[in-house]
Amino acid sequence: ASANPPSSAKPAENPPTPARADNPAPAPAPRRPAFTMTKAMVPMRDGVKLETVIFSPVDAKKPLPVLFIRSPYGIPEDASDLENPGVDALRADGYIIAAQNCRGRFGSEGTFVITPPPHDPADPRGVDDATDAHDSIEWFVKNVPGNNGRVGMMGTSYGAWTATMALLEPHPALRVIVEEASPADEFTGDDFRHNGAFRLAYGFEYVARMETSKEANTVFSYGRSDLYDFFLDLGPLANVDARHFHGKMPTWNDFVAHPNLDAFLERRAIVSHLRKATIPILNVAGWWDQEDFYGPFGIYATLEKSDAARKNHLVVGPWNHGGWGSPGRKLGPVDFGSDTGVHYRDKIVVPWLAHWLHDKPTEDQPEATIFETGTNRWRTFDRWPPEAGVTKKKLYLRAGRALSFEPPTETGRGAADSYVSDPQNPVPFVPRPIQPLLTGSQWRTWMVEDQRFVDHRPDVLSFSTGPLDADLTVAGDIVAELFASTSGTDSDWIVKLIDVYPEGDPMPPPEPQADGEKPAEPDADMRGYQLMVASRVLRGRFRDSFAKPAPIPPGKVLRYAIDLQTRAHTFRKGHRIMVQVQSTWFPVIDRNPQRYVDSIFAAKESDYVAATQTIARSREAPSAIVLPVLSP
Ligand code: PG9
Repeated sequence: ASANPPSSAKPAENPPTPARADNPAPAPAPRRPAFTMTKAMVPMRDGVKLETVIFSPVDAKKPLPVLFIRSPYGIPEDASDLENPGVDALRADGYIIAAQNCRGRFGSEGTFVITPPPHDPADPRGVDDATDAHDSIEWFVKNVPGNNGRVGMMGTSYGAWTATMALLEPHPALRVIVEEASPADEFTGDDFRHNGAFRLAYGFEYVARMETSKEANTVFSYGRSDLYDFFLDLGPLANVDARHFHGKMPTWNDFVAHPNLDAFLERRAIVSHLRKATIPILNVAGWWDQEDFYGPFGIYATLEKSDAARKNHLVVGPWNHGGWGSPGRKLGPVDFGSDTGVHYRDKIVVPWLAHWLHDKPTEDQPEATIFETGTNRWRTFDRWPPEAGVTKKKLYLRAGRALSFEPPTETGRGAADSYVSDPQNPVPFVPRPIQPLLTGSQWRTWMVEDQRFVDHRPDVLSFSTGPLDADLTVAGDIVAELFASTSGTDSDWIVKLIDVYPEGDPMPPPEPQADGEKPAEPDADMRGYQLMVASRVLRGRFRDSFAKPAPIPPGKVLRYAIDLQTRAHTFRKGHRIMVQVQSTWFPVIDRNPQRYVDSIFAAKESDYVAATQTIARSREAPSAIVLPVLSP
């Protein structure tokens, strides 16, 4: 189980450290339960009752605040489920922990809808996750013995979303929110779509997991050893219903009914409803979050527009989805030099909660606490993205697959590189065979995968600088400006910004071991490693508008601005900067047929056609990455 309290209470649908049957974790030494457990069916204003467990510390010496977690993934079954470093970190201060199943999940009454929109404000009897949080808090302060009248909401991902929703109708006892990777807008970023491009493997597997049974987190049985084969054999998206879902999955039906940004999807985005941080909120993000990276930045930026009272804060660490609950020293083979998850728990979140819920004096929480990767150090900023000391610099794609801060001098259409993108042979997003996402291990670290596995594929263009002669730090928002054409009438443009490690010295041989001694785990061989530090897809049909897609005129060079989101990373001296461009990323992103059809959910097999893609690098069409370079 993960180490932070919401995660411990079964929050994110994919625990960071799965127990593997072939490698079982050693059984923990039994210890006296630290909490007593009470179950309750907590009544909401419409009469629906929500299944809730309340854990009270056995050794409480004074009234304590309640930490409240709401999720659709199930609640802990007994107090031993709370035995983890995250809860341990909170024990000295003392909290009552309450965990609740959302409407329609497990023992909770009502109907489950994945991240439903807030109720119509004109309906005084309407209910939603904000009213459910409110009504539960009202019940806790009146009914939970030994509470001090203060409540904090905290959670990861879905649990972070429910915590953020509580801002829409905050109960006066709600004093603080910690949202760790809440989704903010499922069309633009987060789990289900990125810039309108559909996140096929995750969308499919998550819907099957959540909408097959009320009582379970269902594991979809692919019947194939490689998701690449499963989804390629599936063919057009319409076959999802024809073969598997049969129109019975409400969220899949919504995907199909809403291919473009519309009022329905806008209402689903929590950022359309948030106005002001009336309650202190800590927004927590991981640089390599494979699910909800967009969310915490979107929520932070939205609340920041009216945050004169400085209640809205940002924390970003070198984590995957849920990684703040792990030790956080490593992600895949990448070593950050210290236990960043422990730092987050001990130095950031525990003092923050103690301040708002226990009145403990603490140092002022900085506006933004950011782990700069590359140099591997925590830094603080008085705004994010930072402005002071930042210069936007263009790194141009150049002839000979080079990248340079000098703009191209060549003119004409010949100053370009081409590749053929074939939807029948898409570029995989991780090395095959691809495991199921939520029960396998690849998904958790795919964003730090060594990109050499696709470098030199004929349908992936790699451009690179030489070894840097000094450190180069980027801090803030990165945009790729591609000038590109296609022989098709629609195309995906995927851009990856990569830190290429130097070749360096060969790895030292392992130290000789004394008899019977376990050899130390060797450091990963990072020579030549291609670490993705930013990456994104833009579906070409949405280049001018997410609401009104349009075909691409074949052969016409157009400018595409691809938002690579935000970053704090130092490319170290001796490393190289690389940019890879490709048009498929499968099956994390569904295949663009490359022949324009009104809705890709209705595309036919014959619409999926190969296309020649051309990336210009001329004076008139200077493709580049715009980097926010921070002066040392
Ligand atoms: N990423 C998951 C999720 C949250 C909200 C909506 C859909 C999926 C999660 O980890 O909870």
